[in-house]
Amino acid sequence: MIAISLIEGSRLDLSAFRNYGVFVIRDCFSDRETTELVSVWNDFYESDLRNNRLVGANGASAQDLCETVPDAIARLYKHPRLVALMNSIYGENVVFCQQRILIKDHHFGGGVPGHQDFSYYRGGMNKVGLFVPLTLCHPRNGGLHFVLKSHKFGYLGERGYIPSPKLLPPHLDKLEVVSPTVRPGDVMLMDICTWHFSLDSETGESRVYVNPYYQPATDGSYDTLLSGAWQTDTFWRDHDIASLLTTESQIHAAELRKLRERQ
Ligand SMILES: O=C(O)CCC(=O)C(=O)O
Repeated sequence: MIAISLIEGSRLDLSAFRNYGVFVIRDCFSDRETTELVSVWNDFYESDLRNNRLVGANGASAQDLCETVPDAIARLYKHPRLVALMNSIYGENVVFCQQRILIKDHHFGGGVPGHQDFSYYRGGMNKVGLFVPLTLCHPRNGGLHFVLKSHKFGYLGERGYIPSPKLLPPHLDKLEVVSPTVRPGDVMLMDICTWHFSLDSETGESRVYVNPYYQPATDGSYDTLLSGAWQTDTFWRDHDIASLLTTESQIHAAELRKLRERQ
C-alpha cells in the first residue's frame, strides 16, 4: 500500500502527480479566502438549495448541480492560485475547458460508478481536473475514490464505465484505491484519464466539490485562454464540430422516440 503522504503535500509534487494520476494540495487557499468561499456557498445553500433543488434536470447527471451558483463560485476556475497551479503543469499558456459543481446531500446521495472523464470532453487527452471542496468530503459522505496509476491505461473507449464494487479490494488487487478526506482550502488534482468513482453517502450531509478542467493552449478545442498566448491556429469553434455532435444526438433521440412509439 502506498503511503498517503506520497500523493499529498502543501505544494504540488509534479512527478508524484504524473505517476499516480492524483494529488492533494493541503491548504492551497488562505484562511481568509477559504472562510469567504465557504460562507458564500453556505448562504447560497441555505437560501436556494436546502429545501428544494433540481436533481438530474434536462438530462444532467444526478451529481451535477443544476442551479446557477453565485459569482464567487462560478468564477473559481480563474482564481490566480488555480491558474498558477496550472502554470506549474503546463507552463504559461493555459486554457480553461469547463467547470461543474458536484454535489451530494439529502436530496441526492447516490454513488457514481467508476469511469474516466476523457470521453466527456473535446480535444486532446492532456487535461487536468481539479476538485475544490466547499464542504468536508470523505468516503462516508460519498467522497471521491481514485484508482492510482489508472490514467496510464489511457482512454478506455467503450469499456470506460466500470461498476464501483469491481474497483474495490479484493477485486482490484494490482491497482490501489484512495479516497482522500479533504476540507475547504484543499485542492485535489486529477489526470483526465484517472478512473474514479464514489459510493452512496452514508450520512446525507452535504458533499460538494467545484470541478474545473484545464488544458494547454496548444489545444484549440475550448475557447477560454486563461494565461499566456494561444499556441495553435486551429480552433474547434471554426469547424462546426459541436453541431455535428448535436445532429447525431438528435438522430438518436428521434430513433428512440420511434422505438418507443412501436412498443
Ligand atoms: O460526484 C461524484 O461522486 C462523482 C462525479 C464524477 O466523477 C463525474 O461526474 O464525472
